[in-house]
Amino acid sequence: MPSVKTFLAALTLALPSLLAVMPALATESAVPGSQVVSGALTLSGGGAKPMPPGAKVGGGGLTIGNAGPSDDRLVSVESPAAGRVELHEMTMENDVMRMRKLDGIPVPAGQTVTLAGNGLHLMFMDVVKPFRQGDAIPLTLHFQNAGAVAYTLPVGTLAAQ
Ligand SMILES: [Cu+2]
Repeated sequence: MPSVKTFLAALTLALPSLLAVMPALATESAVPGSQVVSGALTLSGGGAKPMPPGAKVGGGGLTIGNAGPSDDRLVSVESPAAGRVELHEMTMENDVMRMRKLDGIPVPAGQTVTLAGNGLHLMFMDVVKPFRQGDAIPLTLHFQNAGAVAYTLPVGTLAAQ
């Protein structure tokens, strides 16, 4: 009878090939960080930062492009990996770094908004399990016009692509 260890090893070996097949089958982002197009919107790049053990709050971001003729707005984000996801803006006030919670982030027609590197970011609160390098964080982003769009963030990088 195969041990649990053997089973896990086999599963680990099988995963990369499964992931390689998925983009062809899935309409949603299966490979973390891979581009998702939904109507006029294109979600791409980004990532989430690895967190130290025991940490409950994490940061991340991605790039959202709007190729359409009308403005849109990111109104909320949810993830099974966190109790809640907030939209944040980081600003400097008298040499003190402050984070402000936003009730939405505009994605104007014909423009690209990058969350990461420019103060805007996603803040993961009450994280279920600290993000580790190589994890994939599933997101559902809610837009005023485009509705819900699924995206998967890789953990490890937070580069503005
Ligand atoms: Cu923040």
